[in-house]
Amino acid sequence: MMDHHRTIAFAASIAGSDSSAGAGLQIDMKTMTACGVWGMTVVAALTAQNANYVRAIADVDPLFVQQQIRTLEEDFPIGCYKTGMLNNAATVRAVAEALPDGTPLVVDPVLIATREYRLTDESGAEALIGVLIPRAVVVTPNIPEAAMLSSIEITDAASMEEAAGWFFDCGAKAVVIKGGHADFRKATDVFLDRDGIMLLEGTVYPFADIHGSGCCFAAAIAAHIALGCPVREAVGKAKEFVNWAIRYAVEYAPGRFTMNPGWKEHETYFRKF
Ligand code: PXL
Repeated sequence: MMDHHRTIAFAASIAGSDSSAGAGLQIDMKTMTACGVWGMTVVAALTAQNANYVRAIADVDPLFVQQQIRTLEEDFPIGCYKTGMLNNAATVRAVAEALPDGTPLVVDPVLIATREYRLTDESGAEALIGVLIPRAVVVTPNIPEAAMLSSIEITDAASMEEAAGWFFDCGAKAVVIKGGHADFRKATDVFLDRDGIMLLEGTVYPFADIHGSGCCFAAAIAAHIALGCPVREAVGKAKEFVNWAIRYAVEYAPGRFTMNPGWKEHETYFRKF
């Protein structure tokens, strides 16, 4: 019998469901698939949302979140985990407890949706700092999240780098603070690990906001780690992937753009003309 475990790399996202499939578990899966990895999904929260608003959130029983992780672990050699929306402290702690030691973890500390809807409550944010960020191989806050978690006001490149240092001191092996929300050095991400700072420059595209960009970035990092890339290389490749997924963003409702992890197919398609 063929050993199916040897045919493809596995990565698992532990995050919230976005019914519009522009962010959350759905975009994570699309991203992992596009990166050549078998994406798996541990449903940790549910959202009812469309292209314009988040209508409601429902919790998932933390014990059931653990059961999903443990059941996957019994059967698959998961190469990397990624966390996204974990809406409260009980869920964060349950995830930290169930995650296997030694498997790399990418933590995307999702706190607030692009559309200003609170996705993780205050106790959840504290728990992220206490039990999940310290075991991350890389943590990927955007500027508002980095400012909320670190209590450092981020107003320029220097304070952004200072906040990166705060995450490193929390115990994360590496941190990327995403520059998409910056009004200085825009779209330049600050990466920091024990070897120092690396700046990741991105293209600034004329979209007001892009739904799912943070999820897509963290999922692409997780996919590349599952494929065996060292963290710095995985982050660089993910940045490039995300740039293209924004370049080919889907306007899924008038004026509402979401990531397009399927940009490779679209690129081929456009080249025909
Ligand atoms: O982009 C952050 C995010 C993460 N997870 C879920 C979301 C969103 C944004 O809307 O809905 C489930």
